[in-house]
Amino acid sequence: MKIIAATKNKNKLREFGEILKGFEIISQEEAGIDIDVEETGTTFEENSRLKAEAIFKAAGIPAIADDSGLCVDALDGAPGVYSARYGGEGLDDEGRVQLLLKNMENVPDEKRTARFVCVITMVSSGGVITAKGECEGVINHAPKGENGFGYDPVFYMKEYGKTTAEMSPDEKNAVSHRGKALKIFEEKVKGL
Ligand code: ITT
Repeated sequence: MKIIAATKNKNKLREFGEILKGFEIISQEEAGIDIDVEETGTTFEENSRLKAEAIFKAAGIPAIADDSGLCVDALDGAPGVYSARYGGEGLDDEGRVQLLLKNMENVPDEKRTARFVCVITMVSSGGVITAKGECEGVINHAPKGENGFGYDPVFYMKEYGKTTAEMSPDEKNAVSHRGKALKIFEEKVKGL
């Protein structure tokens, strides 16, 4: 099954390919679709659907979108749906991690709990399929690890004794919010 990935995030695209082995995933670039979808929703579900619908309309083949983010308990769920835009346009992944650490500098260890959330939506002529995955961890005091992207260097998983940036791609995909959501998505597609 050929699906267009409704994302401009190259790391998500790579993880889609690593996890969804039974599908032919093509990028927006490969499909010649150069549109930016405005994420006007206030939930992962809304934004995920907005992206998938817009790309399906433009491409005419099934489109799969991922809206995801990091929800930190001590920050009342921030950065949440605004994870990619935390601190404004001028920051890169590293700048956003530093801002997060600064905003949490007075938060004690036992209150540094957080989760990654991912909502996958596929829109096709057959309708809409959604799947959600979550992954629990704590926010470390300093970045560690070179793999992954975004907030991975500070997202520490006690069970594994490492941050998601210290995990290999296979290790991360087996436990991550995206890995879980895409597995549920696959099961739903198989069940059709
Ligand atoms: P698209 O909308 O084009 O898919 P985006 O990066 O803007 O790309 P989102 O709006 O869903 O996507 O924002 C997701 C952000 O959440 C992402 O940029 C990271 O900062 C963070 N994030 C999501 N999944 C992550 C992961 O697996 N590891 C680390 N950070 C992650």
